[in-house]
Amino acid sequence: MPEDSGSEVAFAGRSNAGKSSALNTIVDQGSLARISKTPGRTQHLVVFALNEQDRLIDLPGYGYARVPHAIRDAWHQMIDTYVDQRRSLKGMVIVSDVRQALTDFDEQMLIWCAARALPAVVLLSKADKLNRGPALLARRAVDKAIAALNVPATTILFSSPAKTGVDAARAQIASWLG
Ligand SMILES: Nc1nc2c(ncn2[C@@H]2O[C@H](COP(=O)(O)OP(=O)(O)OP(=O)(O)O)[C@@H](O)[C@H]2O)c(=O)[nH]1
Ligand SMILES: [Mg+2]
Repeated sequence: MPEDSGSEVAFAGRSNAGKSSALNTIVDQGSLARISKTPGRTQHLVVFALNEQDRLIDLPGYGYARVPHAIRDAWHQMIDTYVDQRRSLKGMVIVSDVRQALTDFDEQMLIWCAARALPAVVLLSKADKLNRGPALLARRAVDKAIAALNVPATTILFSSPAKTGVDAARAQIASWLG
């Protein structure tokens, strides 16, 4: 990892949720972070320097079932340590498929973030896969789940191909990076 100075925003979420796609769309670079139809493609923590001070971090997708347990445990440990100890980490983007409920690990991540007062936003990805009404209902359900955890995260409906929520996500990240 680069020296722990400046500002970072990290992208976390279940494998195949759309983290790398969201990162590319937000920075407007088609192939910056590798996208794959094979879940578990991003197996390392990948650093994208925006300038001398600011970085975006693509975290390995969690919960990919076809990876051996020992490797999965090592990923979880790495993410846990990173979130807990990285001082330049200013905000967390949790990417979650809008058609699915938050995973246990999404909820764990929200709780870790709240515990260290790290602001978090949930990008509800692949919003292009739902019509407007169902997408808004899905968002409301996630807002409720977040409220039930008693953590301060917000949600954004997001789609990489349709560019939904891109401005909102950029504004949030820019404010965290300062
Ligand atoms: N329709 C649609 N497909 C998407 C969207 N975002 C990602 N995808 C697709 O979902 C698949 C996974 O996307 P990635 O961005 O590689 O997902 P990831 O979370 O980085 O996956 P890992 O690196 O394996 O953890 C790819 O086939 C993408 O094209 C979206 O907003 N809409
Ligand atoms: Mg990825």
